[in-house]
Amino acid sequence: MDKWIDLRSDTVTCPTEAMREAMGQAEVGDDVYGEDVTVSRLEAVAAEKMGKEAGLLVASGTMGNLVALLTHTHRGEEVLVEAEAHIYYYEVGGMAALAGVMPRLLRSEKGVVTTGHLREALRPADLHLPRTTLLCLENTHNRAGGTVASVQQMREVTSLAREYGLRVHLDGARIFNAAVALGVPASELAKEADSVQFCLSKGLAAPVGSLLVGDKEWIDQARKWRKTVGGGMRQAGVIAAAGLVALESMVDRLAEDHRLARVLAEGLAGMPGILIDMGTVQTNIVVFDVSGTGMAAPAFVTALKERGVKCNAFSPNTVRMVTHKDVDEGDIQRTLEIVREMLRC
Ligand code: TLP
Repeated sequence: MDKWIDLRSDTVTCPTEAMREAMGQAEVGDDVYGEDVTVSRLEAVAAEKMGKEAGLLVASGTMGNLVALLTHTHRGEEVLVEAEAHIYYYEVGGMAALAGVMPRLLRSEKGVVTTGHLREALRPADLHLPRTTLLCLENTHNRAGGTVASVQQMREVTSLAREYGLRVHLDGARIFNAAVALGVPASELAKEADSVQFCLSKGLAAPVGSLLVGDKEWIDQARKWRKTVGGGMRQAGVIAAAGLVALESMVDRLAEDHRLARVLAEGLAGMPGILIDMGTVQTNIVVFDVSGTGMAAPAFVTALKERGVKCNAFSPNTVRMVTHKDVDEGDIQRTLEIVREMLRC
């Protein structure tokens, strides 16, 4: 294939020239000794953008979420988490295997956990029950189709959690997509959470890295847990330099990814056999049901791959496509043509 159209994820984005340049020139040191000034700068910028006291660079979103669980909880405690949240669904069971916590699953409205959903899961203290200590939220919500929880929704659910003495961790892997979609600073969405994890390596196109932010004391503890899981990095300024470029110059352009996702979704929605809930198309993720085409999702994905388009089966009948900086309007129109030809409509 001369040129793939890769819609599997925004994680496939390659670093920009500006990132490569910054990486080449990064001032570095041994970060385990706290001597990498570029890492320290990135951690400070990240904390400031999220309105928190301190930040911690970690290797991935998965590591950030795991370190957050390890820092917030003790073994045997219960964590409330939406049923399809990434931290529960896609993180290899790290929650159970390494943090030793017990997930209790919450329902949601298109990925948004409301106070009603939270109330359904809250139980009065009882000798038989585990202690419930943490609520995990996800914004945007990946498996729901990149859906956004508003500032008000975040505020309501977190304040109910606090009434019950819970701490709140936000998996904000794509928090900037949510912020851009809502037209609010990311700090507004991060405000109510005790800790936030966000990714540099998705729509922001940095090659690697996520940040954990929270108050200083909590981040000091998280830094120890990061070391425990082998995440203490040395001259990580090379990575951090790209992250700084990502935060400075790649946030506003996410609006273009959202526009293209809409173009893609509208085009797909008009094709027979394809079902999309347009209400879920709020950012850069498009999830659609293909069962009406007579093909199961894996077969649909394979057939598209043979025609030059990569995407992922998301469930037996659903497919996910994600827009990002390395696809343009032409790629999206071409994708629609290819799907149309494939379905002969
Ligand atoms: N999501 C990836 C896959 O793991 C599914 C993707 O392609 O969307 N939180 C959320 C909400 C995520 O979507 C992801 C990655 C992570 C955490 C984990 O980040 P990484 O991949 O850096 O460990």
